[in-house]
Order: sequence, then C-alpha cells, then structure tokens
Amino acid sequence: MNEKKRILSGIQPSGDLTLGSYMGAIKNWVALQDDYDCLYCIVDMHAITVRQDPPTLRRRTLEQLSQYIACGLDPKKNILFIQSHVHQHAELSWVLGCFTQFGELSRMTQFKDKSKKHADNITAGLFTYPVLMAADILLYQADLVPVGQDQKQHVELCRDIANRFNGLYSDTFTLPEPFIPKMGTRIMSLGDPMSKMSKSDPDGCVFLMDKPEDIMRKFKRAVTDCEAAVRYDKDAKPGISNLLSIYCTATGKTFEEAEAEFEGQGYGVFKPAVGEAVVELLRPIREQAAELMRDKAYLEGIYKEGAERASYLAEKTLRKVYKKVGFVAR
Ligand code: ATP
Ligand code: LTN
Repeated sequence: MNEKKRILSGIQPSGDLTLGSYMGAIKNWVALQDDYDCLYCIVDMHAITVRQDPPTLRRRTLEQLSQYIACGLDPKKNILFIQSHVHQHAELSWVLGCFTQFGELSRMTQFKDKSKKHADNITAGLFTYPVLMAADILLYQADLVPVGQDQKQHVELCRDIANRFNGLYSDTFTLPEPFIPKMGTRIMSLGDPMSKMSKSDPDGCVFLMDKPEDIMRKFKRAVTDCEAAVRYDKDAKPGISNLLSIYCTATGKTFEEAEAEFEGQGYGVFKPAVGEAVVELLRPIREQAAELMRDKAYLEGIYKEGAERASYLAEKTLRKVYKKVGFVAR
C-alpha cells in the first residue's frame, strides 16, 4: 500500500519560467519529491485564459518540461504531464463549476488583477480559472499543493468547493492544504519591488534561461533605495529586502548571515554579489534544459507516460463524481 501523501502542483506556460517560478515553486517541488507521491503539470489550459500565440505556446510547453527536469524534478520519481493531455481536467472542471458561486469567483484577486490587465478580453475562462485549478487538485486527491503566496486564495477556494461537494454527496474529495515555503515565497520584480516578478510581465524578470551577462546587468540595475545599508526591512526597503530574499534563497544563508556579510558595504558590492549567486544557481539548469530541448523524443516519452499515469488516477475520481451527481453510467 502506498502511504505517502499526494502532492499536485502546476505552472502555466504563459511566459518563460522566472526566478520567481523557481524560488516560489519548483525549488520546493524538488525538495518534496522523495517523501511524497508527486504530480507536477504544465497547465496549458490555464494559459489560454489570456491570449497566446499558438506556436509560442507549443514551444514554451516543451521548454517548461525540459526546465522542470533541469531544475531537478526526476521523471522517475514524479508524474510530469501536460494538463490538456488528460481530458478529465476539463470534465471535472465543468461539474465543479456547478458547485461554485459567482460571488466566490468575483472575490479572487488574481481575476481582479488580470481582468484589469486584459480589460479588452475578460473571458469566462479567466473568471472560472480557479474552478479548473480546483479540478487539477481534486482529481488526484492531493493532500498538499505547493505554491507561492499568491495562489493561497485559489487553494482555499478549492477546499471550499470540495467541502461543499463532500457535504452534499458524502466524502469524495481529499481536502488539500496549500504548502507555502517560508523563504522565497514572493519574489518581486527587480524594476518595481512592489509588484510580483511575473513571467507574463517581462519587465524586471530574471528568466531561468537568461545568459549570465544579462542576469548581471539586470541585478546591477535593480531598483533599491538611497540609504545604502544592506538590511532586511520589507516595508521601508522593499528593493533591498527582495534582493536579500533572492540572495539567501540562492545561497542557503540566513538574513542575519547575509546582513553581516555586507555590513558597511554599499549596493555597488551587494547587487553584483546577488547577481553572481543567481548566475551560479541557474548555470546548470540552463545548460541541462538546453540539452534536453535537443532530444524531443526523450521529452515526448516523458509527457506521454506522464499523461497515461495521471489519466489512470484521474479517471477513478471522475467516475465517482459522475455517479454521485446522478449521471447514467456508460
Ligand atoms: P503569470 O504572469 O502568467 O500569471 P506567474 O509568473 O505569475 O505567471 P504562475 O504560473 O502564476 O506564475 O505561478 C507558478 C507558481 O510559481 C505558483 O505556485 C506561484 O505561486 C509561484 N510564483 C510565481 N511567481 C512568483 C514569485 N514572483 N515569487 C514567488 N512565487 C511565485
Ligand atoms: N493557478 C496557478 C497555476 C495552477 C496550479 C494548479 C497550481 C493551475 N493549476 C494546480 C497548483 C495546483 C498559478 O497561476 N500559478
């Protein structure tokens, strides 16, 4: 019997993966792969909630898979798959949408932010996005969902939907918990430390595939303040605090250690030091991902096997759900 707890998480191929995606999500996924039964997906169906260029989406989906593996996710230990390859996601999403209130979805901050950003294209898909995410999680009876802070609200909504369904039809879904790392939970843009580093907003982003010289340039230009003291104070010094978070997550040092290391030194020393730590962190990832992209047959083998294994698990849940809501068995 498998006694490991189940984990599911995903990232949209809506842009190239960033340092935020790595530090806020993938790094933690890697840390969990030995102790949990993990499924990690590329949520391409979520990506089309805002307009995507089809060839770019296809390319990014494969690149994201190669970057997952290069970051340390072992395809033998985890189920790695592409969301649209497992048709049960869309099917469960429809059912769950019938157990979700309009008011609940209206309160989601990601919807409010994204509908402001894409004011000319506020689709029903963007609005019901969290329902599809709930389906992703509940299909696999996940116990834990490792995400960054910004996704906590969606996981909570997922729990509410699951609870409601269980209450109406008897226990069907495991109630998932968000699993949020302490460090690196919210990496901010280097150009604007008040907004999240976000792959669909390339300004201020460091991408996993950036070349060392680009990474160094971005860190040297990072927005700071005029106090010239390397000290963690999120409210008064958001830029420096963000750089400290990045530095500590990249090197494994504590804030105290880093503050002591740069005591009495100006930002002219600190900023390149953060850049170098990130260059070294990303170098092996970039090199391995580029190599994997040259072996399309290998990647195809991984995502096909992943979809098959995921689909087997997903079908068990979907069948139960269809029966409980009263659909006639096929
Ligand atoms: P988009 O710009 O398309 O919304 P995004 O860059 O904000 O994308 P997501 O795909 O929404 O990233 O997020 C993937 C995962 O990475 C989520 O678990 C999210 O919480 C986490 N994450 C994303 N950006 C950051 C960040 N800047 N800091 C910490 N975690 C992040
Ligand atoms: N909504 C998430 C991506 C996402 C996800 C999921 C995360 C879609 N489905 C299931 C965890 C579990 C985001 O925007 N980062």
